[in-house]
Amino acid sequence: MRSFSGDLDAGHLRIAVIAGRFNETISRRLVDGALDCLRRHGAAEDDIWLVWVPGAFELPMAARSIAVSKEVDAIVCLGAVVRGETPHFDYVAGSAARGIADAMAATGIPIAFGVLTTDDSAQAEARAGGKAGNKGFEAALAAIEMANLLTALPKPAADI
Ligand code: INI
Repeated sequence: MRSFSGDLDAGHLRIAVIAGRFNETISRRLVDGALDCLRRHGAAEDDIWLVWVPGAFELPMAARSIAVSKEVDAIVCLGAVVRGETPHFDYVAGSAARGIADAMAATGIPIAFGVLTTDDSAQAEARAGGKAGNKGFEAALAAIEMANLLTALPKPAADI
């Protein structure tokens, strides 16, 4: 059996963190968690990008734009969509999730989904450095692992 996995060494990786400014208090905590994760795993300061967009709805466009540049090895998308605050929760959350997945599939650059989708602010706070951990940190960890996994996996055949 051949086994493949990505390690958690970010020493050589260039990673973009994109955050939605909507629900900014939460987003900033997610950003802090993601940056903490990247630094702890050895990412160089010059290899970390931090990009702000208005809200979660705009994350896919920024992610795709950065991904097609091939200037980074992975992207971390962060944001907070809180059901209680909007009747269009499902549109914003659904568009963010689908758009990020589409951008990842279209570009081949790993894009971690660190967008909280919660019923209320308390649930979001719990997941942004509260008692449920920091999903920004977890998303950054996933981005590191996937970037390194892609390096370990066989390269695409020339005719595909
Ligand atoms: N954006 C969020 O990131 N979270 C939300 O909870 C939210 N709400 O509640 O509406 C939200 N809306 C803004 C949206 O992401 C876009 O920025 C806006 O619609 C402009 O395109």
